[in-house]
Amino acid sequence: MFSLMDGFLKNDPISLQKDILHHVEYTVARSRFSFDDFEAYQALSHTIRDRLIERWHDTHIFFKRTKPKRLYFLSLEFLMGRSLSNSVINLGIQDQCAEALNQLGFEFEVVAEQEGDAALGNGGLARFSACQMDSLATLDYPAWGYGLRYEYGLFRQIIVDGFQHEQPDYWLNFGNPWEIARIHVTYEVKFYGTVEEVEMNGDKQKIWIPGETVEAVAYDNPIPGYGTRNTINLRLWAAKPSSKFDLEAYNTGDYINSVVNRQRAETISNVLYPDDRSHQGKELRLKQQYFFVSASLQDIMRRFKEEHTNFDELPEKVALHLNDTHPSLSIAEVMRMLVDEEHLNWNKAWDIVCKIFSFTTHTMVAEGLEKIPVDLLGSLLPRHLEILYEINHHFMEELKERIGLDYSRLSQMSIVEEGAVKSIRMANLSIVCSHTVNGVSKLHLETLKTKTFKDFYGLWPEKFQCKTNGVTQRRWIVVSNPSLRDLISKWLGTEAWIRDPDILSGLRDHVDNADFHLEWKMVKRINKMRLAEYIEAMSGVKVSLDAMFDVQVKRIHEYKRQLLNIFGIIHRYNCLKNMDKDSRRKVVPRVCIIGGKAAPGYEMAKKIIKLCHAVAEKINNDTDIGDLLKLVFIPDYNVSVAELVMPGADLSQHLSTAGNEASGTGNMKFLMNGCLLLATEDGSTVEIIEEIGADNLFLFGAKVDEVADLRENGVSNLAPLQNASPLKVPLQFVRILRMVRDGYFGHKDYFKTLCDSVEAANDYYLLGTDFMSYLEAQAAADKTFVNQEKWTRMSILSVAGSGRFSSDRTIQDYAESTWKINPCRCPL
Ligand code: 26Y
Repeated sequence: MFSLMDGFLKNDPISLQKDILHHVEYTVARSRFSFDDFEAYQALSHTIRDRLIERWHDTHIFFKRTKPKRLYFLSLEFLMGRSLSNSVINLGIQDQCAEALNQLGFEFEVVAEQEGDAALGNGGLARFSACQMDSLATLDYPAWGYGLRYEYGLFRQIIVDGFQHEQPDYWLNFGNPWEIARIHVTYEVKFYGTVEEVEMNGDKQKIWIPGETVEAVAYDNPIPGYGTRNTINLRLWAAKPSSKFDLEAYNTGDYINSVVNRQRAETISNVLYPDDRSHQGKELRLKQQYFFVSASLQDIMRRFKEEHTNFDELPEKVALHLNDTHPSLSIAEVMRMLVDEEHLNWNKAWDIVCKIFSFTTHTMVAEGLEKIPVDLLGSLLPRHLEILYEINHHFMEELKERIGLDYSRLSQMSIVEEGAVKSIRMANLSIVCSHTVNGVSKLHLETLKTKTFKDFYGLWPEKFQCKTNGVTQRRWIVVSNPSLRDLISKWLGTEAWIRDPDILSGLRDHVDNADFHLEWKMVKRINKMRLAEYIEAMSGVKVSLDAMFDVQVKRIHEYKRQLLNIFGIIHRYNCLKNMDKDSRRKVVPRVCIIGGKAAPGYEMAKKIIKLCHAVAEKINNDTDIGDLLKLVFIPDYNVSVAELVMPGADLSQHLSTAGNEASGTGNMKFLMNGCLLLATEDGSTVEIIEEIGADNLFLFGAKVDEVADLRENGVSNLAPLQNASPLKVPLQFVRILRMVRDGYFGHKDYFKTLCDSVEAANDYYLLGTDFMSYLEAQAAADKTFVNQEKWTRMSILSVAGSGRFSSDRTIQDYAESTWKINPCRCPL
């Protein structure tokens, strides 16, 4: 008889081939005798999906049997990118798949490129969530991710005449083989309505009479671990109209209007908000947050109640992690469930709630913290507003006992902000209720303790912890840089670093080996070739492989100082123009690559993109300069583009004014790919320095503890620049600003406010102050590049020191010290 224990699916090339052809014929509905690359992608994806489902089932049966404490990772954003390559690598069947495809006349790389990105997030926070899911699965933790299934992901950036335009990312157009629609897993989510007081068993009890009901439908995305059978779940919710609407329509006879209303329900999960700093008081955004929170918590509580009867056990069985404040309504929702629905008394419920939540903030400065206007909250979620007030009341009473009647501090720390617009401070709420508040780098935590949340730190020092970010080496080396993967494994004599990244330090043993150097440089050359081809295809610019590939890719923000980079490029151009032939011969040729999206409403960021194009046009068309300097803007930067860019970079720039970048994770990805960093001592770069030594990267700029003073007393008043002392504001900088202002790159009027942002705004981000130091770091990079042996040494030491920046380390730390969960490994 057929043994269920064996499972159905085999992973040898012939079995895979059979399954691929089966899916071509029956899933894609094309003839197995004739199908193209995209259809091959679809069929292979379904072949892999089948295997994921099998593992997913086995993992969940195992979890159900062993009943471990589970982690629920709540995040409104996940930037997953492509799934195919990552999945076959984590399943350990890459070679078999390649062979299966090959015999059918297809190439794995070409087929994998057919896949579009799942871009359900903005930037750092969202990609970090994705890396953490990969590590949670790999380290066998019993975890679930919860998020929203936006139908439109992050907008596609197209560039027309140097300007950014946004196009909708309807990513589900061609179907999504990586998700499983669970049409039977649905929950009702309620909005609006009123709160009434009723008598229950002699007690007065508040109940919420909601006004609108929407249905949440689960879509499951299996996340396979590497080197384990464990496959965990990322459950994303989609909004669907509730069947209740039908009833109403039937009763009132207003059929057409009811259909229109049904349609409106679906808009909740329609589109991802494209801002990663502020969006103030949008009802739809708040609806998204609560929709997500309510569905996730119903699901989590259902699972808990299946296995347990007593809510006292909740803290031993459930850890809820708030990925920034975006899911923080969960706090009020759990209170509502425990008090209103389960009839626990307030203190008991609060005691439980305070033991289950942990919180990570990804923001450095207080202005970036999320607030929700009370009016808006009260109309959408009237009962939750009451609960929030009550939480605050209890907190204020406790605080008065601890610190006395210090009204200024009381009002600073209050969850409710009394101001022109009365609001709920979501960060304060999260801190009050979480047992742990995490910063994403040492420097970030320090800022939280001494500035952003100083008063809270004084109250609860033990809550504040540092969990430095990390990235998964599976995606950022194994998937994206296969040549480097092979080289590392060859010289370490093992692939174990893919699960245990600290092993990478063994590369230090070979740092002076000439053969190793040769192979190392060859790998970089191969990756530069791939990148050069892409650049030519995207921008028409041909670049020389002998040039230094210098990259800055990330969201466009004033604090990230892409403008400093562009000013540096203009400076380089000016220098080249003034050089004689002899000196030019000694110049290291550069290809400057910039990429990133600007939030659609962020005018200054959009102007930076246009300036980049304007400068590129001037430089790239100057035949006098030729290959000595090129500037290209890579459009539509996303996870897949990053996978191509990072391996091909020689130098990468991380220029944030110190004290602004909470961590940064791009720096870690470049580090893992043997790319040298040119950076300020901000965010996690400080820890990269600890790990690889200051000699192995190019540092510049004001340090975090100098910034405040420089803003106050330094080069603050740049205007009028022409009169500024050359000692304080470098003349080169003044000249460059003039060139832009006077229209040397065209578009004089358009760039005026950009120049003003530096001059009139007292150079808030210290571009002028840091400029000379920046140029010095650039010169040091040039000088080192000429000495290829030294450069290669630094590059090897970067990778050797990158183990600490694996998200495996981050996750293990969270699991042990914050979530208190244990690995739960499904037997093979
Ligand atoms: C509330 C809404 C406007 C909002 C949406 C997205 C607010 C913030 C965000 C995203 C923030 C973000 O991506 N922060 C970045 O998180 C990374 C991961 O921790 C850090 O490496 C990075 O320094 C930080 O800017």
